[in-house]
Amino acid sequence: MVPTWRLRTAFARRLSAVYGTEVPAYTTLLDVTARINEETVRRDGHPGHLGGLDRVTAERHGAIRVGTPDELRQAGAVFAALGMHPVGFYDLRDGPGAVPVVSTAFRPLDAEELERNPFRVFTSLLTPDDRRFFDDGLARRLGTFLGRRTLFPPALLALAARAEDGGGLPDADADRFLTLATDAFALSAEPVDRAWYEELSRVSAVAADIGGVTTTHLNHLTPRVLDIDALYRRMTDHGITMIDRIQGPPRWDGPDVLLRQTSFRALSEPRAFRETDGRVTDGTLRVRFGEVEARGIALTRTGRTRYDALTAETDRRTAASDTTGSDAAADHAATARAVWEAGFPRTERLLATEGLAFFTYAPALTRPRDGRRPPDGLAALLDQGWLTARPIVYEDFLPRSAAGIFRSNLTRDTTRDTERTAAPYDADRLAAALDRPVHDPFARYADRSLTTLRQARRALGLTPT
Ligand code: OOG
Ligand code: NI
Repeated sequence: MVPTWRLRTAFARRLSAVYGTEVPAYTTLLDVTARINEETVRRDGHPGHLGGLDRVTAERHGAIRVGTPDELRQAGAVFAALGMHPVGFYDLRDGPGAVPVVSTAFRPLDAEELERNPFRVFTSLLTPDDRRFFDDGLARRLGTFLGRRTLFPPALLALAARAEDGGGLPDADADRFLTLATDAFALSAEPVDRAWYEELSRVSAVAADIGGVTTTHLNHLTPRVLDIDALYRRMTDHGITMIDRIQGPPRWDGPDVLLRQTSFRALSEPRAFRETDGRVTDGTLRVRFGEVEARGIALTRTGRTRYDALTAETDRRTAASDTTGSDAAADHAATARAVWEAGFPRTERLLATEGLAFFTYAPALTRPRDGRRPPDGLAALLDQGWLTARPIVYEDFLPRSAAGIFRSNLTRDTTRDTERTAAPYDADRLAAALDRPVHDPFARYADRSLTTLRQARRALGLTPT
């Protein structure tokens, strides 16, 4: 019997192998990432408090894009077999880098499962009923095209259902399941209908990538790096052109929070095209890319509001400056750092006591037994050495960075008529499509933190909260 978490680990490994053959720059990225991680551990010591090195080395997130609620539900069934559940709702249809999708991330929920293998897949659903992007006629034709394709073969879905019910699969079935699941996300050799792909591209490159082909594919696979600034420089030295900056919080002297990401465009990939006269020709498409990320501490809602305010303040200040090119990137980094130094706590302890970030708590084992009674407040418990706090790693995504990742890799802007009405999408509508609950990321972190705090307080003889 292969249990769920082993299926997940094997799936992540197989996808990584396939993606490496499809996108050679990904292999370079993995090599550089592994080297940087080793160097960082040698320099700074073990990153234990934000996940062990084994976890970090194996850690990946992928991104896929699907066209219909049915396809999303089926993707959800495949991921459920791997112990990955929908968490969070991301609406990427607004703002300067708007794309016609809404998204969730499939990932393990529990701490032990995350520690075993935290594989996650950012999954986006096309929104053809959003009239700002698609008119009636195009939406109807998209519906017809998508309704005819099958992304996940019935045999795969049958095995997925058995794996979900049974918490795993017998060896032979596991192998078959993993083969079918990996194949479902591999690039297809099927010719792309050029006219149809072009028509969709005029609306949105993302719409063409989703609705212009008969299969889905992994869009990127992202390793986790411990020093993303070093990685950025090293990849540039390898001759790979990175996007102009690292998205998310700046590099600074305080704690690493949330998520910092950067990416590079993959080279064009050879694809077969079907022309209007039926001939099949060779061509190229350039839609996939490489991405890497560094993960920090999960923020509470209050912490997140602070983060969003600091980001907005950085934007305001950089918009006022008139530098361009690499000067602009350096300027942005310096401005962001200054904004953070003025507005964000500089220590983990302050993040904990101000309720800005999530930690797990445990009674300190080292405290001398001096007959004193523990104080009641969190700050005093931490200061006087009664409790230790360990950061909870941020396991999710940032909508603004996601939009940046989408945008930085598009050659054409999406056409959007903001006079028309948006289609109403929210987490509930996504949950209905999935036929599964969409979990609230904040509630997951809060639960875990509070459970450990209650236990720790009980162990110290205090009232649980
Ligand atoms: C997903 C983009 C979002 C991230 O890391 O924020 C994403 C996509 O390109 O399909 O993967
Ligand atoms: Ni990504």
